[in-house]
Amino acid sequence: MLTLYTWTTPNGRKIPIMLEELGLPYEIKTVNLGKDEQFSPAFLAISPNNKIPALVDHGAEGGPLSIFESAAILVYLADKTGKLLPAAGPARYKVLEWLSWQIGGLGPILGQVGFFEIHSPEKSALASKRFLEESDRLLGVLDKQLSQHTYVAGDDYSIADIACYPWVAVIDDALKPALGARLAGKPHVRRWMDLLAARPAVQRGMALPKTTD
Ligand SMILES: N[C@@H](CCC(=O)N[C@@H](CS)C(=O)NCC(=O)O)C(=O)O
Repeated sequence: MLTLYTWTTPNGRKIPIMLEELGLPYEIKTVNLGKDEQFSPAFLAISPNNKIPALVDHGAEGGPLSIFESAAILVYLADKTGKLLPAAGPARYKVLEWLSWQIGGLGPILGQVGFFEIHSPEKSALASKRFLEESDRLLGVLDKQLSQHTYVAGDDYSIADIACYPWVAVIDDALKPALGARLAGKPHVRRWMDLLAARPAVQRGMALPKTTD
């Protein structure tokens, strides 16, 4: 059995999409970030960086295994099942390359856009300029890649697509006022978004976790 600790954010939706794609049995435990539940001692024992997502595989070889950081979880699940990440060779490293690009670039920069454009009570012209321009540059890099390939890391659907999708989808939602116009100028990203949005597992994963708060 797998236990996923997550919340309704872009990083939080990657692993539900992956688990839905794989069809593995799992349970979700919500970690309500609005109530600071990520700082509870029980959650910190699993995720010492106080961030979701985190996964516990109770049936891992050698005993229960807990993992935090979404990329590590995606690679673990892909290796466990032999799906959505080639086992070896150049194609594996292309997937890891784009997965790293999302973790080190797209996610953190869009996160800063969310902070400065939506959440922060103070506005900063310099921060807005820096993070909006960098978001546009990153979307341009993705658009160029997707003009040459069906999926983010090449011609096969992979964990790189799963990592990127919830972040780009947020530009159609909460970040639309800030970045919608820039996304509109990226036709290959839009083609790829439509392709992913049509996948039932992506639809189910994007609707998780279910919350009452
Ligand atoms: N690099 C991490 C980022 C995770 C992350 O930033 N999670 C956010 C939600 S999207 C979080 O838990 N924030 C809570 C906090 O910072 O206290 C990953 O990919 O797992």
